[in-house]
Amino acid sequence: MKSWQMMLAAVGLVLCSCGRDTRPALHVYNWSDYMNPDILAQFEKENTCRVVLDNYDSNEAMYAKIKAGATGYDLIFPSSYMVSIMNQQGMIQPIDHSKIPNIQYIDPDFLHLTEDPEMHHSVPYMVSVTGLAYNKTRIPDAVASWNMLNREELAGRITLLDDMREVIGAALKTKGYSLNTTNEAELTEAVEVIREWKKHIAKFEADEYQQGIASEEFLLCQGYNGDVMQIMAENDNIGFLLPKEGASISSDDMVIPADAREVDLAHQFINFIHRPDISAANMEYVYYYSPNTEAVKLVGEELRSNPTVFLSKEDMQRCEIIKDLGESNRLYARLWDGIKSE
Ligand code: N2P
Repeated sequence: MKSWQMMLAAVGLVLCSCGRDTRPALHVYNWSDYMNPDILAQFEKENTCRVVLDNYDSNEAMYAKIKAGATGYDLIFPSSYMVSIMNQQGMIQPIDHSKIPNIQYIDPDFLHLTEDPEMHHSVPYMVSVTGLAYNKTRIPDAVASWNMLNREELAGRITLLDDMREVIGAALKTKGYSLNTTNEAELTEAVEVIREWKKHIAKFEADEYQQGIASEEFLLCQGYNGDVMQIMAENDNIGFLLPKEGASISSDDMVIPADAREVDLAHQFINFIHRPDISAANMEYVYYYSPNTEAVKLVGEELRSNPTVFLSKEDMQRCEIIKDLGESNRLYARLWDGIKSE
């Protein structure tokens, strides 16, 4: 064999080992459109491993899948209220801070948004807020209000997220209540609001609304700021509104399931995600805010001055964090089932 042939054969042996990829695999279960694929490739290269990514579109869908027995994930990204639920049910394991030196960059001012401010079993990933995506030319008189969801002329061209806390939360805000209320009278009023909205919507949808608003199939969609910003970056005709009545804000956090196989690699991944250059590259791609004090200094001026990603103080004050409601979680689930099945 010539030397170049020998080299090729050696590389082939390492990579394939009789057709099998023997690199360790990190199984990541994250929200759709929530991670820059380039950084995944970089992690694979730097750590000689594979990252296998699976997606979900709501906390409840993810939770139901894991509860139903889905195993094999090494890292999941629930919102903070869901971290709390999963922790109480023994579904996740403690985080070993000694393996994550980059944890030092997590902005302490943001930790109060989470239900695990000491990062005992979760590390913040990104922050999202929920508002309305709209078509600027088709709705020239748009206003930043959830009441837009009642507009007759938009009937059939509206979507709401397929997410109980987001939809019930928006209806509660419309009525001036906390989106964490457990008061049954307030919740009954919220259900009435949703019944009205339901007359105008095409569907409850949390995955394809980005495509739908870009193609003008939908004109008004309840959606997450970064998801909408990803469309706005390519389409001037789409806008994002943060309703004046108030909106939800979520800290989506990284957790390691109790039965994870690649626990060390999962810690390495969390550390990698919070390396300032990686965190900045991730933000630039997904248009969500990562509470990493060094990364926010590295992002480009265009992103830093984007008010949909870097919210103003006033906008922040209009947002309320979704909390774990303990026993009352069941009440929300019951109301949601009723709304969906009517
Ligand atoms: C990503 C949506 C993540 C935000 N597509 C959920 N809080």
